[in-house]
This record gives sequence, structure tokens and C-alpha cells, in this order.
Amino acid sequence: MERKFTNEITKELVGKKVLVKGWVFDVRVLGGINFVVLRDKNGYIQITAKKGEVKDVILQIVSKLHQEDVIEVEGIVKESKQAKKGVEILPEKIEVISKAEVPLPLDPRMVTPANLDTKLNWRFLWFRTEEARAIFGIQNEILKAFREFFYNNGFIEMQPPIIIGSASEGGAELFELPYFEKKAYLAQSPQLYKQMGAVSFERVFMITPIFRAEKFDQPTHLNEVRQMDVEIAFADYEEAMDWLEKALVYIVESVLKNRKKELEVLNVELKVPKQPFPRITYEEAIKALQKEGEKIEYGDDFSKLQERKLGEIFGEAFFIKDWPEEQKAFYAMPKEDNPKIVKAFDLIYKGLEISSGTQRIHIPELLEKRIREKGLDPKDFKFYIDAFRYGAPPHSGWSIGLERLTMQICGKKNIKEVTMFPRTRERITP
Ligand code: AMO
Repeated sequence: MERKFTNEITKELVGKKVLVKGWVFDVRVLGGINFVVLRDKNGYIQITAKKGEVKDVILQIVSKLHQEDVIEVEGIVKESKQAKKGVEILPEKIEVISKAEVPLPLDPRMVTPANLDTKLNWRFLWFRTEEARAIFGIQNEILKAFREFFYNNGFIEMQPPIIIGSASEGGAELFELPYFEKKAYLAQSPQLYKQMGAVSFERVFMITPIFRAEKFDQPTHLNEVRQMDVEIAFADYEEAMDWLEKALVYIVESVLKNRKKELEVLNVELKVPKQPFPRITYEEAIKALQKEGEKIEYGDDFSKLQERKLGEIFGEAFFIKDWPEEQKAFYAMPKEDNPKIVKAFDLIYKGLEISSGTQRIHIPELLEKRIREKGLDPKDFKFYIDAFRYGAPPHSGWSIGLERLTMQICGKKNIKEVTMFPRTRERITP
């Protein structure tokens, strides 16, 4: 008999025999009737075993079932007023495929709530909760929508390397690893590679893991991140912001359209951010904060609290552009009228930076100069600088942190909640 998934058990099947497989989400005895709620990847179905209606052997098996046992049930679909879906299964055969040990270290029903550490230690059990299924359902939608948007717009998907020979975002946050006779690093960003892609393929995007050896533990930071990156030839930074704005709107619209149930589970009221997103300058952002009595000087970076405050002032989604060059990486293009300021931007969404980007330097001499000014050695970047010697158009791009965006859309306070297997200084298992 072919297996049916729980969402396929509908009123049309009343009176028919079906086979379902899954986990025991809950077992209850009420007024002498045994209720089992079976969960599979698509949802839940109630199995009802009443004395007199089912064989004694079935009642015996059901009475020994525990939460999270894996079972296979064959039975007849019946209409039911009490069951949530209006149908239930009257079991004719139940097979226990795998027993779950008792007690469970985490209750997937969340009747006994678990703290964050327990959720992180028992990740696979937490994946069985409604909350986790909603979070990762939404994360799936974000990934799908991002890919869809850029495929629809004629971009090419790239696979950048993870093992790299030189840093792109500054030296301090690199993980070093032995690599035969040499030293190698884990990529902090696909930056140099996506630029080399764009000077030939023109429009590229990628979803790729990146690694940051940041020592501090913050609710917005991970040591292993998934970045959704884009690089566009013949585009200045204003055009790059246009693409970012459109991509974010497309992603939010897709979540709203396809993940209504998940948003409900998480109790999130999601709205499409109002367009066009304001594009304020770094200087304006500093002044706005100073006006609010914040201790911040021109040249400082914004703290996470200050980003939130800026969100209260400038709205749900806005750009901060034109940054002082010390704040940004060597590859950021200086402005013609003031080389102390670079053509860079951050996107703040719901009070948190979720993306940043720049127009890049595509002029080899200027790039070498900036690399030296940042205390780096142009020799280490020869392969990259050479990419701009043989016909390189101006180009711009950006990167969205998948986990940061998931966190903001799901309304979560800690980035670890929305990361399947978070990597932090304290945690590399599971
Ligand atoms: P940046 O370093 O700002 O820029 O990273 C881009 C986005 O990636 C996410 N992100 C992180 N998320 C969680 N934990 C971290 N430690 C972390 N680091 C980064 C954030 C951030 O906005 N190469 C440039 C992008 C570009 O110019 O194209 C870069 O990596 O959401």
C-alpha cells in the first residue's frame, strides 16, 4: 500500500483505507478512548482507538506508545467532529518501527517549554516543534525567493571557494587552517571571487557559507554565516541599492504569500516594507543620533542599540550610505568629490543591519594604493587585482546575511534560534 502524508488525509478519503507513517506527537486517554496524534513532515492526523471499535491487540499497542515513537498505521478514514481536521483514522494495524527513550530531553509539543540551551543541545528534537518547522519553513522561502528573483532577472549562480589564500574583509577575523605546505583561510566573504565573476559573467549571485573569527558572543553574531551575495557589472552603488530593495520586497512578498501558516505559528505580523526605502547618508544618521542624545562621533560605527534607534527614526527599511573610508573595506570606491567618503551602504531592516554593499574599485592602481593604505600587501592580492587589468567594467554588489534576515522576519531576538546548527565560540556541536 502506498503511504499517504497527513495533509492528504481529507474528507474525500472517508471510508477508504490508508497507510500513514510518522512520529507519535501525543498520546491521550479520554473517557476510555485512546487518541494518538501522528506527525509527519506535512502535519498531523488523529488516530482514534476505542474499545469495541478496534481489535484488542491494537488497544494494547496504543496503550504502550510514547511520545516520539515512530509508527506505521493502516486504517479507515472517518469523519470526526472533535478532530481538528474533521477527519481521523480508525486503526486496523499499528506497527512500532522505532521506540523513543523516555523521558525526552525536550518536549516537541512544547507543553514543557525549553530554554535556548536545551533547544540548541537537542537540535534534532527541537526541529520537531511547530516553532522550528515555522522558522525553517520561512528560511526555505527566503532562500527560494532569493534564487528565484535573481534567476528571473538573468543572473548566473556562482559557487565561490571556501578555502582561500587571502582575506577580503580585514585580517583580524580570519580562521586560519594548515593547507599542505602553506597557510590557508576560511572565506570571510565571497567578495574577491564574486567580483572576478562579475567582470566576466556580468551579473552573478550566490548563497554561500562564510566564516568570521569574532571572539565575542552576541545575539546578532555567528562565526559561521550563510551569505546571499550579488555582484552587478556596469552598476553604480545606487543601482545596487535598487536591486537590494527589490530583492528584499520580493522575499517578504513571497513569505507573506506562501508562509501564512508559519507566520501565524510565530505570531508575526509581517508587512511589505514601504518603497522607495529612504537613503540617508552616514553623516545624517550620526546627526540624527546625536540629536537624540546618543554618544556617537563622526567616524564611529553604530552599535546594535543605535541601529535600532535609527530604525525608530527612519522606518522599517532604509539605507545608510556614503561612509567614511576607515569604516569600510579596501575595495570600496571613493567618491569623486571627497575620497575620504566611500560609495558604500548598509541596509537596516527592522532596526538591524541585514546587508551591506559598495561600488568596487575597478582601477588596479587605485586598488593597490587602498590595499597598501589598509596595511595589506598588494602581492597577496595579485590574482584579484589582475582581474581589473584586462577590461573591467565598474561594478557594485552586496550581501545579505541569511540568518539575520530570517531573525528579523521571524521576530526572534537571538540569531541562534533561526540557525539550524549555530557555530559560536562556545558551540561547535551538534
Ligand atoms: P558584511 O561584512 O557587512 O559585508 O556582511 C554582509 C552581511 O552578512 C551578515 N553577517 C553576519 N551575520 C551574522 N554574524 C556575523 N558574524 C556576520 N557577519 C556578516 C550581515 C551583514 O550585513 N563582502 C561584504 C558584502 C559586499 O560588499 O558585497 C561583506 O561581507 O547580515
